[in-house]
Amino acid sequence: MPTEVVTYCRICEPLCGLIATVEDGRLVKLRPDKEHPLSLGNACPKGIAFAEVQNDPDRVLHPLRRRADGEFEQVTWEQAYDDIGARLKAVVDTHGRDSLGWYFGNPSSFSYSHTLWILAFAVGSGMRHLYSAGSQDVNNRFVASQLLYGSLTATPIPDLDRTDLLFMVGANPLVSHGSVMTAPRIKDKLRAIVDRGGRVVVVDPRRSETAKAFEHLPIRPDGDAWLLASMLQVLFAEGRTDSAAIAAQSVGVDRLRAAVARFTPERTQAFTGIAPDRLRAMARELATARRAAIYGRTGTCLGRQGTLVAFLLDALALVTGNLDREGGGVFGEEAFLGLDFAQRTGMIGYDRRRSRIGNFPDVLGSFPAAVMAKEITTPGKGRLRALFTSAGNPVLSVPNGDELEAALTELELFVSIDLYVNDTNRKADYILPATTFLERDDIPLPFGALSTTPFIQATERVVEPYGEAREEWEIIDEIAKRIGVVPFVSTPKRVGAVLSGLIRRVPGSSAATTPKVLIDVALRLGAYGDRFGLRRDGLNMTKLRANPHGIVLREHVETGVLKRVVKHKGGKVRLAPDEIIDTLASLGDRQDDPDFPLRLIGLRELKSHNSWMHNSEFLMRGNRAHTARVNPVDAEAAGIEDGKPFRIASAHGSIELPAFLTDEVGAGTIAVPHGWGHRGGWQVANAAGGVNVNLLMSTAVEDIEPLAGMAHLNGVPVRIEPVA
Ligand SMILES: Nc1nc2c(c(=O)[nH]1)N[C@H]1C(S)=C(S)[C@@H](COP(=O)(O)OP(=O)(O)OC[C@H]3O[C@@H](n4cnc5c(=O)[nH]c(N)nc54)[C@H](O)[C@@H]3O)O[C@H]1N2
Ligand SMILES: Nc1nc2c(c(=O)[nH]1)N[C@H]1C(S)=C(S)[C@@H](COP(=O)(O)OP(=O)(O)OC[C@H]3O[C@@H](n4cnc5c(=O)[nH]c(N)nc54)[C@H](O)[C@@H]3O)O[C@H]1N2
Ligand code: SF4
Ligand SMILES: [Mo]
Repeated sequence: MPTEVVTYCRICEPLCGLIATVEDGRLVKLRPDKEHPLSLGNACPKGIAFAEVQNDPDRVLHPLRRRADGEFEQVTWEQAYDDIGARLKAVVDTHGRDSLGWYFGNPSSFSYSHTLWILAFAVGSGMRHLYSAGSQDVNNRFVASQLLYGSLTATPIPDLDRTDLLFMVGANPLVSHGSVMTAPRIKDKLRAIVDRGGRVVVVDPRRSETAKAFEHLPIRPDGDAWLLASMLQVLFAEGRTDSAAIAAQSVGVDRLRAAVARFTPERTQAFTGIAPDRLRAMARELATARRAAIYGRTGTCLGRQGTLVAFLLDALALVTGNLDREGGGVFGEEAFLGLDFAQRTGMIGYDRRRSRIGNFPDVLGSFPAAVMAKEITTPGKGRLRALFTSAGNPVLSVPNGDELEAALTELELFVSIDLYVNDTNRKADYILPATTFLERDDIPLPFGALSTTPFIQATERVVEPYGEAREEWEIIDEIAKRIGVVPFVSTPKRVGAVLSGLIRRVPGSSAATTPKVLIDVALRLGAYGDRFGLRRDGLNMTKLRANPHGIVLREHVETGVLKRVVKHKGGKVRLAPDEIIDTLASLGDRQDDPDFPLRLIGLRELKSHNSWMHNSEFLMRGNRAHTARVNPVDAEAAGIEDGKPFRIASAHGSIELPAFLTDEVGAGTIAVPHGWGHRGGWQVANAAGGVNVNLLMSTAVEDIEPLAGMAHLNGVPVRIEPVA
């Protein structure tokens, strides 16, 4: 008899409610959950197609070891653990723990247990080589928050349900479904802004799906720092700032005003491509809107000035009186005694140490993934020699995949925890089979505070793990123990003491620390927790299990909370930290390289998910192919024809792709999706063709954004030429 199980999707950030049909321990299908209070019966094609990932014949379901001839063979878990443990121990004995490393990819953030155990292993082992997808995604946002608020994780989200003007920079939520913002049914929420008389303005070099549906303000790639500095200049010069808000919330405004004074719209036009009149009008509209929310996402993160741009977005919100206000940028509250706790106890932070290559500051303990290859190949103390990857495919996601792929072969040990033989781990010594999100219990760890409607949902396993798949935390726990590290016990003294103290307070818990025990404590002691019975209507796991579709915690995000959010001494937002003022001062004149006159940007597609859902027949229907969007004017000038392959070359590499001529991209801009060009163990994805666009990207130290270590993936100078 088939049964139906309530759960939620963990592919992307809205975390849409799903109903799984299960029969004989196998997933039969997934459908949207009509009873989910926020997604209300909505799910996208990827969520539904996850059934194909779950049941994919290409999934890795047993531990695999690479033989001398390069082929993988199946081994038992014990064989794998014993050999990995022995080889790891040898590396540690010879080179020290400094030689260990971990790269965790995007899907890891959707598993609380995976996240917690990586962190615990890294802290417990004193691991220096920690890398993640964050340096290709969002670390600039964290660093901007650190500078502004003294807290890496204090992230304002747009109060979508109450705003009159959403100023959206470098995001395409009609396709991405929203990011660093958890808002199911985002399309409806954006339409509702317009329906109640408000506006949605989309700043993007491409007339994206979202820009088409709302108002488009085209910008030249990587022009955002100049746009935002100019908007601030206009507001200051015209006396349109909210002086009461500035005085109440911040320090440093005079210094910021002086630093942006030279960025008049006339001077920044060469960078932004935006006419001065249009820019001034936009600035005034922001200042006069009753309630405006300012939001930026990957389009603002992956250029050359990611940290500055994220900073200026919030500065603009603050000086227009739209920070921590209804309908503006608002700060959600973490349901767990989690990240905030880890920051306060010093487990994670910013610039507590520097990378060996490039001297980059750590962000939440991690270094830029763009230097990982050179950390492997550069001799000397602290060289990276044993690497784990989990839920990541860096060969396709970080700059210069060829360099990384070659470097990986120099490792003494390379172990990957994944669902597939992907484009990175195909050369690993071991691939260890992970459970899918349907095969583990979960609760969203970093997304609660980003929810535009405060909400929480927990889920149990939907099916037992297929084959011999195991949860990442169990694998990490076992491997850590082989080198004498016990996650959450081998932590620095203070943290360890606090944690073990907490755990002992859990009724019925003993010595064994499991994710379930930890998260229950963190929830019960968190903002909405039951405080172990002290707060009668507070949250605990029993209550969450009794409400499988989730619980809406508040109608709106609370405002007037800046005092709680800001950790700087004095409790004020800092508008003029040296790092930002220096960066503003360093912005020079626009210099185009005549050899590479065009700019390349990224593109996300509704039926792709980074690099890992191209193996679904359902999503790949209709002979989907990898193409590059080119403006007809540029195509004509270069002699490139629609549908025909052409070459895109940067200073770092070149690729060939079929041209898709469209005026969706402005003249001078090329748009190419990442995550294609597969050579892993996936039959459908490999057959789909395409290329790794990140072969055009640079890992040179001078091309990595200095404050947050962000890879330069948008606005990359390129030229285009026909192929013979
Ligand atoms: N369908 C689908 N959904 C996804 C993903 C996916 O791969 N597929 N990935 C998920 C992940 S990991 C993330 S991080 C989120 C990302 O979520 P978003 O950031 O909303 O997604 P993108 O579609 O990359 O939107 C970035 C936009 O920035 C524009 N852009 C590029 N360069 C610039 C620039 O210099 N300035 C400005 N202003 N804009 C620029 C691009 O044209 C694009 O429209 O999406 C998530 N959701
Ligand atoms: N040019 C360019 N490059 C980009 C971007 C861009 O916009 N432009 N975007 C960047 C961004 S925002 C991101 S987030 C990165 C993503 O980059 P990565 O995180 O490095 O890679 P993904 O493509 O997300 O691949 C995820 C891997 O995890 C596996 N996986 C899926 N679910 C699970 C699970 O539950 N457990 C385990 N263990 N494995 C699982 C998949 O099989 C796949 O191999 O790409 C970045 N790269
Ligand atoms: S938008 Fe799609 S992929 Fe993202 S959580 Fe919802 S169903 Fe899953
Ligand atoms: Mo991402």
